[in-house]
Amino acid sequence: MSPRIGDASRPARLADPGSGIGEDELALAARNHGLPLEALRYDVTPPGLHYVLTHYDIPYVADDADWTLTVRGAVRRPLALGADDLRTYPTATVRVTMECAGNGRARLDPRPVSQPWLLEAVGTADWTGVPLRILLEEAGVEAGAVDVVFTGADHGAERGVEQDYQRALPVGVASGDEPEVLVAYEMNGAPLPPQHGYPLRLVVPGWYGMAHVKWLSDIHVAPERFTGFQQDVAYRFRRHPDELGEPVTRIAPRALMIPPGFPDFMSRERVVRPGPVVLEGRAWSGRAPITSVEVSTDGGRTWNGAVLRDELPHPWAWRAWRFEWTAEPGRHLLSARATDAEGTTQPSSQPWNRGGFANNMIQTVPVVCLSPTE
Ligand SMILES: Nc1nc2c(c(=O)[nH]1)N[C@H]1C(S)=C(S)[C@@H](COP(=O)(O)O)O[C@H]1N2
Ligand SMILES: [Mo]
Repeated sequence: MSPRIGDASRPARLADPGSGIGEDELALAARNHGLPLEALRYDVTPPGLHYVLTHYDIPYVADDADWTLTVRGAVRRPLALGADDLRTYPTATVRVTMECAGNGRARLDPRPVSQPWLLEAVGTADWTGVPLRILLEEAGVEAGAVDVVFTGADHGAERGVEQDYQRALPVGVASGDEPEVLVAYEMNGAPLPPQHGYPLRLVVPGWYGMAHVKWLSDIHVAPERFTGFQQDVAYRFRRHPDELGEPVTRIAPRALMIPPGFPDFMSRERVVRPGPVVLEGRAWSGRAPITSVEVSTDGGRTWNGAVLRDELPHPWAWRAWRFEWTAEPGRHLLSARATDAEGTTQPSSQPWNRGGFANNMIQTVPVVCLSPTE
């Protein structure tokens, strides 16, 4: 029998009830790191602290002079652009909070076996590049185009399907200017780091991470709907393996807290001293602006409004919030929940689907407050 690289006929695995994280999940967790939550303090995440998720290997690209981005398919004038060519176009810089669709997956029950994020798969960066709409205008998209397919240079296999990483956007989203979809070559004013897509990546403000194709090498305008693995097999809200499910698109609202006080090394439990404690964090939604953040210090029984920092001119980035708490000795459960302008509030129970996508259940932070003498 010839060797095989997996079994495409099998649905993605769910962990046995009650089982711990497996070695396969550990291998992914050791490659793909999260944002240490204390780094929620930065408006713009320093690149080494931004979360990373890569399905296959990080391609080795020594010099962007060797890179070509092609724009082809249902266009009147196909393009082949080098890195220097791209720099001759008008540029835009957009501050974007990006979150992996699988954030929160590790605590689901049953747990979908994949990258086991707790809550840290998020980061915010200033991305600079060429608005995609300008490249599509120059190429001249033909009438009847449906999807724009983006191909990364990374190659691998997933459940028996050998593939380049590919995702599509509907042509209206790809050529829109609100939000401005970017072909980005800079992160926070410097060339993209290798793990974030050097030399080029797509940035789709408001959408979960899977849409932001890294190591972008080809843009293909298609007259029909794209049905590739990452579009129709992965990143679908499915409760049963045999349904197509709705696609995962925009980021659901979420608030996270900067861990207060100091941690216990192994349990990560937070320790504070009695008296005033400022609780702070960030909140975001890829669907509509954040309108309120509420904090509970009693395990979700009562909620009080947090103060949102003034809206900065960055509609696609997270917003800072703060809340003054007076800690009393004992154990406490702290939470924050965000609501956006569509009226969506985070749930207190876990939305479950087979991929563990868009789980925006309210975070709970156990805190022990010491006695005044301790
Ligand atoms: N080419 C390519 N692009 C990719 C991926 C990938 O594996 N290959 N992973 C996607 C996923 S699932 C996420 S969450 C984001 C993560 O981007 P970051 O590593 O820059 O934070 O990249 C997306 N773009
Ligand atoms: Mo992701």
